[in-house]
Amino acid sequence: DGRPDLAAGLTFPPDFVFGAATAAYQIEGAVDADGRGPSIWDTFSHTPGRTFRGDTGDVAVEHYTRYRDDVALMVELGLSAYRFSVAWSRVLPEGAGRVEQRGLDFYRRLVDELLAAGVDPWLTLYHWDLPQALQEQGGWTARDTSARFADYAGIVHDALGDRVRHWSTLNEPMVSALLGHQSGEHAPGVRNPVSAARAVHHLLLGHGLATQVLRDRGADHLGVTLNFTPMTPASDRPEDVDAARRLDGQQNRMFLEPIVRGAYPADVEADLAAAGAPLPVEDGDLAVIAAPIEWLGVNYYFEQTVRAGARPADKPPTSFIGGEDVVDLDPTGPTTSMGWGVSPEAFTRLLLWLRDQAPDLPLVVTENGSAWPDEISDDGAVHDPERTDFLLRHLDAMSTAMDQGADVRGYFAWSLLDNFEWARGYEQRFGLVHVDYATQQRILKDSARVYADLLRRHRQAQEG
Ligand code: GBH
Repeated sequence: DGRPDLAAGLTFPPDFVFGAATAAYQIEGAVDADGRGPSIWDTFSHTPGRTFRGDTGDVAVEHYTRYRDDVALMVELGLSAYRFSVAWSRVLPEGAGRVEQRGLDFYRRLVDELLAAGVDPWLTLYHWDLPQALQEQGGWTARDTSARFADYAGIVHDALGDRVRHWSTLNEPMVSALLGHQSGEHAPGVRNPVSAARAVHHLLLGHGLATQVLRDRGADHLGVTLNFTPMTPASDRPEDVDAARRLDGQQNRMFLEPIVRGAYPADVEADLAAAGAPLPVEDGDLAVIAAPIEWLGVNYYFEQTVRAGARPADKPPTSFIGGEDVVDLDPTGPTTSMGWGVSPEAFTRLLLWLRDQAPDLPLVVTENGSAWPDEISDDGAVHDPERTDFLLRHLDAMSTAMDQGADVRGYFAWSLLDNFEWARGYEQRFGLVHVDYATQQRILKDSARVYADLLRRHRQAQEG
């Protein structure tokens, strides 16, 4: 097949960053260690019926105790950077107030291990694991949570600001807000459009307030990660075009535009108001949300084609406010084990769209990857041609966009390791490194070896 050729033909600018990403609740385990408080994901995963087979992050891949081994894997892969998240409830078990030094110490040890290994730490403050104590005070539906998030950002920066250069506030506020409060498929499992719209705004406000706090402490490589799902109407029929506009509005533009332009898209504001779920904007909020940042994190997995119409009974509830009359079409062509389509072309288009939307903002692909059913073969290896093919085709698609002026500075594969895939539990494997959950043994998949080869060539070109 053409994969070796594709890999060999891929070259990137000398200072281009290659890494892999994870998130605290998906890998750490040790949920009771060192005074950690519960988060909404502990509560949610322990509620019967919420996750696949009742899986939880209680043990996950034991990264909390195995982090040294995992940094060694990063070195084996030749990563120049590692994107991880801090668990808010390890640092502030009640979400606010009392600081748990042992929680901060874990991240200090991790960061020191990374720095000693020559791997640049990219820290995300919030990857969906709100302290349960704050949920009980309204969570992201409460305006006060934005201020608590900024306090937490300052505490983490005081502990790690001398050694971590790249800071990201939020991972995918769209998912926290809408999957958490509209479809309810994620924690806290709420299904209420008014709550969802409030969560949208308070997450973005939290991003802005935290950005100010970090800036005041001297941080100068600040970013935020958004997920993007390119939306295409199923036909030229006006109803379908409008369905795609509405979903694109809530999935993509509602998060990007306040951050880069300081305003919500007018059509989205109107859609939400019409659904009885207005954004709770107060004077001055949008200027806070639009605080300057140095880079935009882009998570890309797949594209969607949508049409207007009643949702078939077998489709899960929509995660879009007022989206009950919109249907996402099943992907054509091969799908990953998540049921997601594969579209590197849409990745190129997305990066070019972002080039046009925010011409002066450097982009960093903070997540991209795919899940497939792994098998350990007789030779003890994990041959994952689909994941390898996905990786190389998306790197190629990114490179195509860069040739056309998209200012992409880095790429982080999702994920370093197989891990707790949220509501889908351990069934879905996104790792470059396979984890045998019975023994916690790590095995590099073929995709990891191909990525390592590419990174080795990239480093040699840098040095040569
Ligand atoms: C990322 O989320 C997460 O950051 C990461 O933790 C996770 O493990 C990884 O992806 C793999 O899932 O019509 O509302 O379903 C990606 C979440 C899920 C966001 C699909 C966009 C489609 C829109 N994406 N979603 S919806």
